[in-house]
Amino acid sequence: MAALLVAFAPLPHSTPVSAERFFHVDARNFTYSPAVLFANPGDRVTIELASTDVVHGLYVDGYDLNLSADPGQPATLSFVAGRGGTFRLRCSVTCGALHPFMTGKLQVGPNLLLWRGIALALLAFLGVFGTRVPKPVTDH
Ligand SMILES: [Cu+2]
Repeated sequence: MAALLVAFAPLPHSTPVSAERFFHVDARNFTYSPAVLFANPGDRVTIELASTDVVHGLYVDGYDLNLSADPGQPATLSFVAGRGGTFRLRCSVTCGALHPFMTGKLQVGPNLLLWRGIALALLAFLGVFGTRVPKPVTDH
């Protein structure tokens, strides 16, 4: 029962007013650090991209925003995270062999997929233990 409440209770709105979020993202050797950025819908998000090897870019899917940083010269981008969901980040500058794999994630708002997954798992669990096992057929 407690688990049900956890799964279906509305998520607490810990930040009802939009907040400022600053992320410093290091781009190096085909990875972003951190690779996952979290924000709430309506937050003003500032991303500072700093490269320490070659020129890297950062493109935010869904928001159609692009940023690129030369080595040693961080570049910043600021926007309002008006759309909730999960958006892919990817390098927008061909930086080397593993360039296509240089990705990250911007998560705006609660992870609905995760919550849906938890709810589904719970329903499956209830389904297994909530239905009675049919009696074996005894007549021949
Ligand atoms: Cu890159």
